[in-house]
Amino acid sequence: MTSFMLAVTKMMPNDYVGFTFFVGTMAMMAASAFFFLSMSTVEGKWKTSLLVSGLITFIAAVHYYYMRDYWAVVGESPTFFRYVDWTLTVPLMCVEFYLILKAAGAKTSLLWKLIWASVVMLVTGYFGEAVYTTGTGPAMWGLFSGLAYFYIVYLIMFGEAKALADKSSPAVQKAHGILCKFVLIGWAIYPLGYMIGTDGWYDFVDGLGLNMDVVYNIGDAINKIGFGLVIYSLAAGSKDTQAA
Ligand SMILES: *C/C=C(C)/C=C/C=C(C)/C=C/C1=C(C)CCCC1(C)C
Repeated sequence: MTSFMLAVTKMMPNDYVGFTFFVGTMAMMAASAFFFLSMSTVEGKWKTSLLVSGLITFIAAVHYYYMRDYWAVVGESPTFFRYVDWTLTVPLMCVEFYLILKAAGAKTSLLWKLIWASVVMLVTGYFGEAVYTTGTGPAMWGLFSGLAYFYIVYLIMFGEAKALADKSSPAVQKAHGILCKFVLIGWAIYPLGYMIGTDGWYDFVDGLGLNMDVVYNIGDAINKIGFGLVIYSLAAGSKDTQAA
């Protein structure tokens, strides 16, 4: 007799976390196929941007595949995989800003500032969520993480990146503006999930009755796929204007 491992576990109808992990995996996979296959239809200068969009959703798809499994089998929040995913994908989102602003003269020093700030934001967030989880730990590390987050918002909306966007074509300016809104509003979903999932003075948010992983999963779907679609419409649109 050979023993075998169950490849899939039963999904309870009220398992919203498991459901969003499952749907998240499929959505990220579909988005990756879309971005990769669209590469051949856009102008050469946009191919790298679309490749990065596809890599972001593809890396997320693989992590979601594991996170879905982890949740189903272990029954706990897959914090480690979550943060590995973010540490790979958020810097790639910084690369997207750099790529669209490159024509206006973006330097790699701007890219590194964005990448370092995002790594600080995520490592401090991980400390608060997984390492220093008692007392004032989560609130303190969450605050450090929030400061790094606001530094990113500052760079793209008021600082160096904004100055470059102002010098760019109307199409790039528009895309930059929408990506900024994703960071300002879409990324703000994550601190909400964090406040739900950790203990601190902000525990009143628990009254919303939301689950941390559901909030994170919704945030990822909006931000990763949304970011990619903004890049896609910039890339696809530039072809139209050329044809016209
Ligand atoms: C695809 C994944 C993305 C865009 C993840 C973004 C994550 C954040 C913007 C997380 C931010 C956090 C804070 C600003 C404070 C609390 C801790 C974090 C890490 C949840």
